Amino acid sequence: MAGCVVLLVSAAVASANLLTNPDFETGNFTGWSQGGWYNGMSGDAHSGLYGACFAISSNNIGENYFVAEQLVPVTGGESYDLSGWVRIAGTPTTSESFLELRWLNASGGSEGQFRTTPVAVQQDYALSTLLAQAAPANAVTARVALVVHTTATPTDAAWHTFDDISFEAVPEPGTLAMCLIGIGFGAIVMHRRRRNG
Ligand SMILES: [Ca+2]
Repeated sequence: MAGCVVLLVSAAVASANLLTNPDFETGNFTGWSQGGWYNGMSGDAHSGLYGACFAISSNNIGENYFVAEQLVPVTGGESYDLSGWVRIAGTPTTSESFLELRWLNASGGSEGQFRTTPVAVQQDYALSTLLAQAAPANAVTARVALVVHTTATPTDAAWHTFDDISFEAVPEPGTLAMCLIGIGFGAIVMHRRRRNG
């Protein structure tokens, strides 16, 4: 049973959100590096009081990427899930938003980059996901980014809001199988003890 408890604990740890301030409930961008985000927190949250909000402005010229990002240590070969809630208010004729995952090696070089399907229409909060992404063998860091992309000099005034971002390791099937076996074994032992007692 002790072994199972250990396995249960390790499985729980493996599923923990690896991001700092993933729900923005600090009321600021603690844990996130940002570029070009000038509207900051919004009361228009998916949960709690705050979401990370960016308003498109015609002050931006041409195509631009506005990013809030975090660097997270990862283990090469392990798989990770990235998800987050995205809302767009207004009609985004020249802007779209998505979550981006980039694997970095020890030198900071890119080992691959992936993004969720860009959202380019008005929508209430909807979940964007990038699931079971295997970190390349040389990856030591994941760059998790919230991105608003203006495809041209903005002609819209859409508001893009992100909230409840999650980046977590996927428990390895072996660990889960071992734990299920452990739980089954524990149940049998307890059943026998109960029957014998
Ligand atoms: Ca929130």
